[in-house]
Amino acid sequence: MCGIVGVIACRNVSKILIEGLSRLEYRGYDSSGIAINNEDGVYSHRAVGKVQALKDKFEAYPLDGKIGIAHTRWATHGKPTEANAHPHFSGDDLALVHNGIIENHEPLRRELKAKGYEFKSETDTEVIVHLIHDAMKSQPDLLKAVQASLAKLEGAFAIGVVQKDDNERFIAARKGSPLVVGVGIEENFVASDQLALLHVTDQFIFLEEGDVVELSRDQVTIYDAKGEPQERPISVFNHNIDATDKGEYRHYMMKEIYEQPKVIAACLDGRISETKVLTSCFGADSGFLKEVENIHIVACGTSYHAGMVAKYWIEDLAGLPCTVEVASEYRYRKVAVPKNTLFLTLSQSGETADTLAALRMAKELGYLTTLAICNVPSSTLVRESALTLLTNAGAEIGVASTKAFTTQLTALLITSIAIAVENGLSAEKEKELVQAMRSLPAYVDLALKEDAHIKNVADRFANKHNALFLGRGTMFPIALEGSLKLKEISYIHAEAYPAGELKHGPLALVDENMPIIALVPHNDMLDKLKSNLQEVAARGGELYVFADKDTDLHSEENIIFTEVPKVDSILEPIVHTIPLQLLSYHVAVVKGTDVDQPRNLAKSVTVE
Ligand code: HGA
Repeated sequence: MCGIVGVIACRNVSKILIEGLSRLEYRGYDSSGIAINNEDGVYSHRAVGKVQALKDKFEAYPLDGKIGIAHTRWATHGKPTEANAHPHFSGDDLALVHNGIIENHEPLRRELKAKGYEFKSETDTEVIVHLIHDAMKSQPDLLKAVQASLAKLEGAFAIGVVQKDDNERFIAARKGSPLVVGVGIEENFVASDQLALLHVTDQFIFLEEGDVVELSRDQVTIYDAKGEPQERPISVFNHNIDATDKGEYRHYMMKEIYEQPKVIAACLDGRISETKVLTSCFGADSGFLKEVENIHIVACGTSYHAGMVAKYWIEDLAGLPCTVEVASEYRYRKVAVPKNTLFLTLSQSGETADTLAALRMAKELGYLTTLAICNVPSSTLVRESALTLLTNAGAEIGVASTKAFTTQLTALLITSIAIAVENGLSAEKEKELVQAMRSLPAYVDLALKEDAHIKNVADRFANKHNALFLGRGTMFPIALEGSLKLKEISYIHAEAYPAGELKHGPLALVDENMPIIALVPHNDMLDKLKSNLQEVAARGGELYVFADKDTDLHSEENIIFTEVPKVDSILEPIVHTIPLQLLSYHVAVVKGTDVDQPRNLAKSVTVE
């Protein structure tokens, strides 16, 4: 959340900054701003709304200069107004952009006010820039003043700061929020995500917690949290996955939905043979598979739903106890860790603040090992976990997660089978499951063929104000995920229940205005779920049923049937996800909401 870009170059940097912000807009889009440092001083434009509003200002009033910082905001402290948009200034001397939250901003604000500083915004960020300004009174060097000031901050930050009259460098730093350095030829950059800089470089340095960087045109000097200079390796970005282009699609979300057969295949590639899961996919340390006796899965949002599915798989296939918990709860309680427990995190970005904090806590608790299932190889979560299984989904830009979820499920299925093999799963059963997995991309492709039908269903659905999703077994987390998707992008209030819970409360809500979305598995739960549907139909509820045609369900009065391909029951949660993504997408399009950038949300939740 919130995106930062900073550039020092021998050319005008404003276009580089604006292109960087457009590429980072998925992280926040309620306001944006730029500060350009040139020989005359530090000049800035800020605008409420999307980056386009800032571009319009730039076109009307261009700013030129060879050093600049820029920001796209997802507000945490203070409304999305122009006054609260970054960069924030201390006088006309310093300008600063910030991603994160300063938890002790109130006492710092009081201290700074007592010293005569005047605050122009409601943000927590503004204390940082005045703090640095104040430090410069005793320590005029910007780098040293930044280092001294950061030591006083509690919370999370990635910052970029420029100083009037210093046309040779700018300073950046990170602790708790992501920041990467981009290395160019006679120009250097920082950004919250490498995607923001792919138009100017493919060489990156990943900063560590507490790092402070001084960037000049021909040098990047990194200091660690103790102030010691450090050499950090440069990695080269693989350009095959520059996904900042929507291609033929109207929205990133639709592009990403349609990429699923391809990226699920990429997730399976090299991880399964004809008959087996290849445990080498966990790296040289796959020995944990033999020792593990318990699994704790910790994640947030959509990733949490993927973890919930894995609990069914692990307990069913491996017979090992598995718990799943949201990271924001896990990190603030005392956790009992049984012997030989695997700590497994899930995050698309690998920068999710709560999940990272949970991982750091878990590392102190005596787990057997830590495994991250993540989409971004260079992320903090990957770097800080002992083991990684990458989902290989490619960059996901749409705020509502789609391909990241189904590839997480694919990676979790690989992991569940690998653990099960060490816990009595027969070679024959492993082969059966692996062969089912090999057909998964083709079945996902088949599920996408219902797109036109689902579009029609969405037309009927779009005037609803509420929706109730029902599932049983692995379909329950899929019902949760379906309801989350609908809420996120269409703003329809949606709930999900295990179908057996209907009579314990939610049935009271059912009438002709409450659509029920039923995910029907083709397994021994089928008849039970059919009975639950009868209970709904008897009360006049309108049923939207997603099932394969051998379930003997079909459209009739008050039942709208959508066919889902018939697959091995282990694959059902993945294949049933597809029509729900399409339903949410089409409902949002009919309602005219902003599909890729829904209100109040942003991707990569880097704040608590
Ligand atoms: N706290 C700052 C920055 C917000 C942020 O990083 N969001 O992800 C603000 O509210 O402006």
